[in-house]
Amino acid sequence: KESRAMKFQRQHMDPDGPSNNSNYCNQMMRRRLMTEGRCKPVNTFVHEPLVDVQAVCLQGNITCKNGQPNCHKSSSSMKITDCRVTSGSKYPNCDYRTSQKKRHIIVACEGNPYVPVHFDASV
Ligand code: 5FA
Repeated sequence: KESRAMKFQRQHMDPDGPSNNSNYCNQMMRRRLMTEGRCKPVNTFVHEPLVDVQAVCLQGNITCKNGQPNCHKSSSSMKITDCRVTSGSKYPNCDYRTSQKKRHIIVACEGNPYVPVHFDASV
């Protein structure tokens, strides 16, 4: 079974991206299996080395949106792409808007080793 850490990598890591095109989210949301059963409404991909994203678990500790205490905010801003499903999108034809940004990321971390398991926000 896929671990939560591996699921985070599948859903949120694209260190070598992005290919600079407006179809990025349409292609990646599908390739990373987030359009199976439903169109996942919002998802962020991070374009930084995995080690740098894993290191966020050692950076500023903050409360998560769900009230749990295990979120961490990156000390540096990171290259990200936000994917948001369009209002006209109809499953199984998932259609996304692609927006590239540089933001501080907030991830939830768990386990030993203490690694990212959930993407909470970018600020
Ligand atoms: N989740 C939320 N806060 C968490 C925390 N502090 N520590 C660990 N996990 C936390 O997200 C709900 C999901 O986020 C749940 O699985 C919860 O365990 C975790 P959502 O934004 O309500 O739904 P979603 O559709 O965006 O997320 P899923 O794909 O269902 O959940 P994932 O956690 O696998 O993916 P995510 O990284 O996008 O949240």
